[in-house]
Amino acid sequence: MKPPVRIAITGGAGQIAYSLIFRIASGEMLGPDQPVILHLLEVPAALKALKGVLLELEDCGYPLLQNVVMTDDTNLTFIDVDYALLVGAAPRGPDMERSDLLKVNGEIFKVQGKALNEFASRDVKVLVVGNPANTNAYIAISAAPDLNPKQFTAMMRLDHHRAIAQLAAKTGAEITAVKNIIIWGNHSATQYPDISHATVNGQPAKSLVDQDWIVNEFIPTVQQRGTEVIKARGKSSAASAAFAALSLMRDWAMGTEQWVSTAIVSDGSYGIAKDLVYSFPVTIKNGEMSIVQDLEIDEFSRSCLQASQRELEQERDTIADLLH
Ligand code: NAX
Repeated sequence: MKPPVRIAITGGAGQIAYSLIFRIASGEMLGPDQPVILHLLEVPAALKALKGVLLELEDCGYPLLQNVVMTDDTNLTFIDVDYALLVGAAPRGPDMERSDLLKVNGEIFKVQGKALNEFASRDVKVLVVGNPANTNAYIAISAAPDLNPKQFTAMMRLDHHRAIAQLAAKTGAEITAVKNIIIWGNHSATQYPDISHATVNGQPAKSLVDQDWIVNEFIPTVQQRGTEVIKARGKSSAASAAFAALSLMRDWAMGTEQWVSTAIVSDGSYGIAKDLVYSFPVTIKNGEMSIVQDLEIDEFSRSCLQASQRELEQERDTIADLLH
């Protein structure tokens, strides 16, 4: 048996975690031969509910689950962790502006970034799921100067899966026939789902659908899918978000030659301002993500990329005073 790896999950009593924790414990993230120790963080008021999750985990008797640490102490959560999935975040209250939400969550991610910096494994891989995910990741990175910014990513994988599903349905193709979909930018309504380089069964996607469908159906459907789920379910996406988080972490650990979309610190590729946490198409090898380079960007795409960059710059300006 391999030695166990430690995986932190914040917001352990929340709805995404309820889907995520059990799948990780069953081996879906790191494979059927990798034992795991889970570190679950919650706010004090939710520890009782988290205890219920722990009882259910025990009742599953997962062979790979070696231990569970359950706590409301951020520092304790991140001691020696190899992976951290930062899912917990404060929800948007009824009278809250988006800028208020940015600040409330900014404080949380600053504390967590500091704790990761001090206590996590030096090779920790951190996925930020809690919203506003890109800017939360930006804050956590700023608070963790001893870690490499490349050890952080913010989740765009759900948007990536949504885009693949829409294109597959439109063209009547299998999901696996769709390749090279890209989501650029922020995990918000300014994200740009891009099929310019996508193929379906090896054929250019753009030759199979018309521009009107792309602009007036495909893009808004993917951008607004989270809202559509909330309207139907009365709650935000949870199982699909958990699956997306698992998929990204598995690819990060095992590698993938397929293009996947994830938000990472910009190195200036495609003219995107350096240091913003922006979603790019990447491939992953030996735990390192590389932005797919030299893609042609037409005028329409360029304006979409820039609109999402502008929003991220505004978010960065809103939380500027948290960085000191
Ligand atoms: P829930 O409200 O069900 O759960 C969040 C949990 O986090 C709660 O149990 C809460 O007590 C806990 N929490 C709050 N502050 C905490 C802190 N400082 N430390 C530890 N735990 C804390 O939300 P859920 O549906 O699970 O969603 C979690 C987050 O994911 C939200 O911010 C949500 O907006 C975001 N999402 C991000 C997605 C993405 O693609 N990046 C998609 C799904 C989801 O909307």
